[in-house]
Parts: sequence; structure tokens; C-alpha cells
Amino acid sequence: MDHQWTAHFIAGEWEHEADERPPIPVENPATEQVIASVPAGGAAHVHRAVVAARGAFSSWSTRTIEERAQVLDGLADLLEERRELIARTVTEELGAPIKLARQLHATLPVHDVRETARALRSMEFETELGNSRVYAVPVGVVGAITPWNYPVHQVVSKIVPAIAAGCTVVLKPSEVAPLSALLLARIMQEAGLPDGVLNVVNGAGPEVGQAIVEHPGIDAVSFTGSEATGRAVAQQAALTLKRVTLELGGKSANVILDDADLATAVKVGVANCFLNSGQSCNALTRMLVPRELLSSAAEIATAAAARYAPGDPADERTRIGPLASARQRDSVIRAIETGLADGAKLIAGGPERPAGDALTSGYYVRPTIFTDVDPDSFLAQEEIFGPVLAIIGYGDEEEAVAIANNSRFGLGGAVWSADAERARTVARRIHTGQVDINGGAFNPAAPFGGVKNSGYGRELGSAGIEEFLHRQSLQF
Ligand code: TXE
Repeated sequence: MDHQWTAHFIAGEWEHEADERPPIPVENPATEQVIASVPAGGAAHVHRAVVAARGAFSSWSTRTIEERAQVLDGLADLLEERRELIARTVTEELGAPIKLARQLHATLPVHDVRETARALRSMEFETELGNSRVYAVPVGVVGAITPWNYPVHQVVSKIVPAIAAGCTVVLKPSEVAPLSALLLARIMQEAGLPDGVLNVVNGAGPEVGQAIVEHPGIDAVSFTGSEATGRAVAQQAALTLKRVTLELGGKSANVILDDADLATAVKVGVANCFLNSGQSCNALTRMLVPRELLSSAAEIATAAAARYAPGDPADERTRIGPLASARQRDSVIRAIETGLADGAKLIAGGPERPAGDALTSGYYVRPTIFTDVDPDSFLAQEEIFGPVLAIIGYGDEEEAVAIANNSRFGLGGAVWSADAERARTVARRIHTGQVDINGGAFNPAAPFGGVKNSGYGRELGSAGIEEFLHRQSLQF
């Protein structure tokens, strides 16, 4: 694969030149082979990117809404055209099965961009209020720091609403999976985005990420990643009083009520938890089942898990690939071992390497399910970020809601019931940013984000654009 564009992207120029720091290798987690490397930037690169972004801001922020929306339309068309290349890049750097990479990693961003363009055209940027005229104004230069788990979607859901709002951007993609973000930047350049509106600096979090958070020329930071880093970002950002959006982890509950179609709810729940090798912030990692149905649910879940044999992500038939890195694999195996040590009942998977001749290399783990999990235990409280499901029994609806809310996170959730009204009432009592009812599909126009330790602020659709606007009121 051609990775000629594995460089910084500043002021419309691709900068390949070597630096004093060694380049960062990018591994294919299925083969453990280095497939590319990106230059490791530092504070000086961030500074130049900020200067470029500030320079571009005056003209980009004064373009009409329709002009900006048209750039987004063109971008969505190009992303759609390049879906196969994007999918292959994500498969190589993340280990996502190629089918999933096509259907999700390369397709969702097209919808994200189209929905952002639609939202932009429908928003009011100027309103009358008594003797005031109120204007929605772009906040300025936005710093975006993204993780590796959805390496295109996570980037698009920050930079596209920022650009739609009229802001300019300095992006630091994850050093674990930077290639698709760089491909995206190339596509945005092709789509006619003016130089300096998007700038990309590669590098490590404590260097480039921190330099973005500290830089006084950046007005807002949007971060997705771990809870610990999110907290550090918010603290640092306070020193320059930047506006901050944080999308951190989750431990989302899948509440299966006693009147639900148990087989469907469990199967869809298992599929959701194992999606992307369990590396989704909103994964439904706690399955709450009426106590008397626990053994039936366990049986259905074990049968469902058997259909997730880890395999080569390049194979069209593979449903679950490796984890993204050795570090992630090791931390997931440690979590499974902790679950066993805590006495949870293992009904699928386990800490051993998955069987299979083809899997002699790669960061694979067995899709794992525990049942009778104590709602206060490590397995039920910590974000594992791997294919590990905790099934938890409950007595009545009241207890189900209490267990669902017994988490320091508040990102996603689900409720299943034969009675949609009952499901809605339960969902409204769950303290999270999103809840899916009876398998309701992800909506790229709906506000996405969390409460409690899952962070604050919202992404996607008009709520995503709002994050990057402030209001100016003129009184007459
Ligand atoms: O995240 P980090 P990691 C969770 C998940 C996972 C764990 C660790 O539980 O197991 O986090 O993943 C940049 N200042 N999520 O270590 O370190 C970093 O370079 C500024 C949940 O990969 O938070 C990367 O670009 N930036 C999650 C980004 O932050 C810094 C997605 C995320 O990396 C920085 C990913 C610093 N001091 C992991 N240090 C979700 N919410 O979806 C690092 N970074």
C-alpha cells in the first residue's frame, strides 16, 4: 500500500522531513509487522500548525454557510468513492475485519459528513431577540486529539463539525492508527478545503497532544480517549481557559426486561459487545438479565460467542480480528484474569491465546463471556476495551435501573422489552447520553456523548457543530 502521505500536513504542505525524534512505527496488529512509519512531531510543529490555522481562520470563517456546506458535500462524495482504500487502510492499521471495515469504518464517515452538511444548512446563525441580534460565531482554532479504535469516524466527528462551524483545525491522530487519518486529510485536500483549514501533526500524546492543549493560539480542544488522559487534558486546558469537549470511556448496560424476546436481545447484545473486537467506547459490556432467565441467557450467549472465532482480518469471512496493539491485548488478558480471580463464572473464551493454525502471530484474544458477575466487581466497573461481556442478574425493574446506574461512566446503554413504552420509561431513568431501544440503530445525526466520567460535550449533527460556536449579541 502506498503510504507516501505519511507526513505532517501543515498549511497545505506534506512535510516528510526527518526530525530529531525517531519516526513512529505503525504495526499491522494481525501480522505484528511494521507497515509504515509517521514522523514524530513536537511543540514546534504544533506551533507552525496553529499559525497556519489562525492564518486560514479569517477567510474560512467568513465563507457563507452554503459555501462551507458545498465543500462538505464534495468531501462526502469523495469519501464514498474512496471507501475501498479507506477500508483496506483501517484493516491494515487496526486489524478490523475487512467486511466490517467496509460496512462501518469506511461507510459511517460518509454519513457523518452528509449529516453534518444537512445540519449546517438547517441551523440558524443569526436570530432576533427583543432589541438584540444574536450571531453564532465560530470559536476559532480547534485542537482535535483522537484515539485508534474508529480511526476515521473519530476524526471526522470532530474536524468536520468544527470546519462546518467555520473553525480551523489542528489534528493529532492516534499514533497507533494514524494512516487512515492521513488518507482522510489527503482526501479533504482533494475536496478543495483551503490550505491551513485542516492541519495534522503526528506524534505521541505527551508531546504533540500536550502541546495542542497548552498552546494559547488554540481556542477549543476536542478529545476522545481514556478517562485518565481526558482528565489531564481538562486540567491542562484550564490554564489557558480553553473550551473542552471530552468523549471518554464507558461501561454501558444492556437491560433486558422480563418481557423481552430473550434470544434476540442476547444475540444482538453479544454482537454489539464483540463489534470491533470490543474496542468501542459505547459497547454494551454489561448485560442485565432477570435472575430467573440467567441460565437461558448464558446458553444463548455461549452459542452466539461460538460464531466469533478470531481470524485474519483480510479474510472476507472473519467477524472478529485481533486487538489494535500488544498493549491493548495484554491489558484485556489481565482483565480476564482478574475476572477469574474474583470468582466470576466463565462461560466462553478465557485468557489463553485462541486456537487456530493461522493465528501464530497477531494480538488475538478469545471473545470472552462471564456470567453471575458481581455488579460492584472489576469486570462490571472497569472499561476493558476488548471482547469481554459481563452478564449480571437482577431481581426487579427497580434493581435493573439501579445496577445500570451503578457505574462511574454514563455513555451508552440499551433496553429491550415487548412494550416499547415500558422500555422508553426505563431508558429515561438511565443516566447516560444515549440509550438504544430494542436494537435501535446508531444515528449519525443524533447527539453523541456522555455524562459522569464519560466526559462532556456532544458530537455529531447540529449538536456537534454547536460545540464549536459561541454567541455574540448586538443590542440596538
Ligand atoms: O488512550 P489515550 P489509549 C480507553 C480504553 C483503552 C484506554 C487506553 O479503555 O483501553 O483508553 O487507550 C493522546 N495529552 N479508550 O492509551 O492514551 C494519544 O496520543 C494529550 C477509550 O490509546 O487516552 C491519543 O491520540 N493527548 C476511547 C489519544 O490521546 C494525549 C478510545 C487517546 O489516547 C496525552 C480509546 C496527553 N498527555 C481508548 N496522552 C473512547 N472513548 O472511545 C495521550 N494522548
